[in-house]
Amino acid sequence: MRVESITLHRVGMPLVRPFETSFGRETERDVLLVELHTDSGVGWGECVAGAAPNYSSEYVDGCAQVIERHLAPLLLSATAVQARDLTGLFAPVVGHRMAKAALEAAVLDAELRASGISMATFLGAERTEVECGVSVGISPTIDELLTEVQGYVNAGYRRIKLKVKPGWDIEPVRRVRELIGADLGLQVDANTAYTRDDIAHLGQLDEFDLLLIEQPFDEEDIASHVELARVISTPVCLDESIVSVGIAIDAIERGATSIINIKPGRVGGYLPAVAIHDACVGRGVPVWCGGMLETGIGRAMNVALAALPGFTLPGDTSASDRYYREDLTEPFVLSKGRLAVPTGPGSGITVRTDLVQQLALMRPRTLRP
Ligand code: SMG
Ligand code: MG
Repeated sequence: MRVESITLHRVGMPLVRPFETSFGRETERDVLLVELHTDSGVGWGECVAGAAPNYSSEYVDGCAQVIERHLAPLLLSATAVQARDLTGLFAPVVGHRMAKAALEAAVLDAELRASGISMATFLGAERTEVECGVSVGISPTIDELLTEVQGYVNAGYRRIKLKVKPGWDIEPVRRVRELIGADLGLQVDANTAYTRDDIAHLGQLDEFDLLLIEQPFDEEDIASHVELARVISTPVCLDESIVSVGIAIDAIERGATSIINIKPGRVGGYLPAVAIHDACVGRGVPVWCGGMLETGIGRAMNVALAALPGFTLPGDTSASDRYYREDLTEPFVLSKGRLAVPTGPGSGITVRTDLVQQLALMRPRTLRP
């Protein structure tokens, strides 16, 4: 396949409600989309970077620039390219995994559409639907949190994830556990908001029978996660720290993590995500699919990934209406707590280019050889 042009779109997607984490509050998702034209058809990819570099060092402007100046020229000069060649092709560019992953997604989509194969089949999916959890942001009050959680329970979500930070942890978790009862899965995500000094404090979470505690400490601080995992019974799960298969294996072997959150954007694409899945399966480590408030474009591919056999915990793969009033694709609708895995070629969805245009934050930029 030869890539003829790469168009970068930037879209402002209003969220149905603000999403607050330990590092910030979002009311609109600023999304970078990649539209690839090749000699065998079109492909779309979504970049998971946020508007500000607060979840990771990558952010939308940076991704757009590294694609435009460094990655697109490599892709546009390749005479024949497949998704599996991209790790090598992009090797001269250090890091910038979210930018690379957006291009990888678009190449995969184009390649699979052209050959009539679904993303799910290509990645090795074994299920036709996936169990879904929902990630619940920090609320102004516990009462508002409980109302929001009740809404998700009523909608059928299979597990609840609460965002926590110092000052918003033990009490909200206690009240949510009381509300939802002992049987529904509950977990927490701190997005690096704690330090090693908080280990004893975090131990208080053990009484709530959580599925896991996600990324309490800095992404580069594997040692503190090892320390925590030694003293609490709640499983420790890494998100931000896991950027490659090598780091995943190292963190598992050191005892820093016994469950892994896999986000394709964070690890450089769907193929690296599958490699991490395989490494985890080989070591008996369960994985689940994380989320980055994706539109239907990224969600379709995440749902395909979440259908692989090692994804044994519900993911942050929620329905379109948890995020957006109108999605950029046909909506993903929850049914009995599950989303159906798309079956069409490539990601299987149809991009609503009218809406991409209508919500555009900038004029699309088309890059050619
Ligand atoms: O896509 O439902 C979603 C969001 C899931 O909590 C979520 N993501 O650290 O796991 C995480 C966060 C990162 C995104 S914050 C904008
Ligand atoms: Mg997380």
